[in-house]
Amino acid sequence: MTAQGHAPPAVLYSFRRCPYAIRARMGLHAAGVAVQIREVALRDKPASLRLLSPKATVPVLQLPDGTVLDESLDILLWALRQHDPEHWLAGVDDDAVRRWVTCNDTDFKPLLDRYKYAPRHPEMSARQHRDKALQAFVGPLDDVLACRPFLCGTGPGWADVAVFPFVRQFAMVEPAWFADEAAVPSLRRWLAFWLASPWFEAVMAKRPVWVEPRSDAGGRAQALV
Ligand SMILES: N[C@@H](CCC(=O)N[C@@H](CS)C(=O)NCC(=O)O)C(=O)O
Repeated sequence: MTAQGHAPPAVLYSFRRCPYAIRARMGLHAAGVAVQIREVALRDKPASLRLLSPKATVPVLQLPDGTVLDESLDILLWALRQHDPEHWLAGVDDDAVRRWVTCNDTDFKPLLDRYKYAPRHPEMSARQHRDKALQAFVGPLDDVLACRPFLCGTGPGWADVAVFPFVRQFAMVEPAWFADEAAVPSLRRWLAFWLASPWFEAVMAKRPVWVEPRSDAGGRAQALV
């Protein structure tokens, strides 16, 4: 508790452009969870982040009671379970919807990274990397979105939020190709919705890298000895 009797807000270690962190921030924002965001430099992560979560990926959420959530999906779902004014949790137990998110994280993400950094993966051309991602995930996603406006059904939902930041990155690799009317039209419509949404805008504000007070990491490290 602070001197005023308020519980300190949750703390989120984040990286602005990270799709996992965008996913988490959108959930926290939609749920109205008060959170202090600590922008991290991935090459120079704060010691307090490593102490909270030795795997040291972002996002990491530390709740006022000390609970630590260090998986973006857990943060998104935790936030919406606190408060879900947009009803994004509808369909949360739908296996098909969950499979899209799992496929995003396990299959699409590595293909996306190869497409993004194609020169580092010269075994295939950039176009071949793109085709693989299209075949494995992006194309089927476009097909589904041709049948319904959102992954969870007729309204925006948690799975859209979970997947959209990754599709955003895919679209950014070759914007002219992605903007082509013939390519993935339903996905383009869906992506445009999320890019223009107030939730996305609200979580993309730029903030300076958080500088760890000298006592923060040291103090907690000592407490653990
Ligand atoms: N499964 C994790 C993955 C998070 C992740 O890989 N985040 C990246 C940034 S986009 C990261 O922190 N990488 C570690 C690094 O770059 O050192 C989650 O869903 O939160």
